[in-house]
Amino acid sequence: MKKWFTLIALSSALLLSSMAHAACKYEGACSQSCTFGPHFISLNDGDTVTSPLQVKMGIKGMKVHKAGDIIEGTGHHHLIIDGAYVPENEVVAADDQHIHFGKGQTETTIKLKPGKHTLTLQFADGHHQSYGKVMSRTIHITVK
Ligand SMILES: [Cu+2]
Repeated sequence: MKKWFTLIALSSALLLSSMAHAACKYEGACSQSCTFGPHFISLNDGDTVTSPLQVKMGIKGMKVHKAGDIIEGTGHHHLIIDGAYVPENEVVAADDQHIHFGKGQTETTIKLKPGKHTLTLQFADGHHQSYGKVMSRTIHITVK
């Protein structure tokens, strides 16, 4: 009897993971694990790239909207170069390291010096207040 339960539990786990995988394939644009939050399109953790580098930004579970008003379920992208995600409700700084896409842009081109870098996407609300770690994504890249 116990064997059957194990078998059922195992097969439903397999079914769930294959469903998640199918959802991932369906998304197409998602080059990283398919979870809630922002992701880099056509750029993966560990990639070696050349500068200038084109960065395309995607978002799951929320919609892109230009900065200004606070509209539930929306926000805009921020690209943080060699920094970390911004804790929830903190305003994302605006400097050379923190680039805002307040017009709702989803792609940009950046110049990076050769070597190792981290790129962090941080999604934040219309007042640039961070949605926190769950709405961020960090990858490590090497620039030739
Ligand atoms: Cu912003």
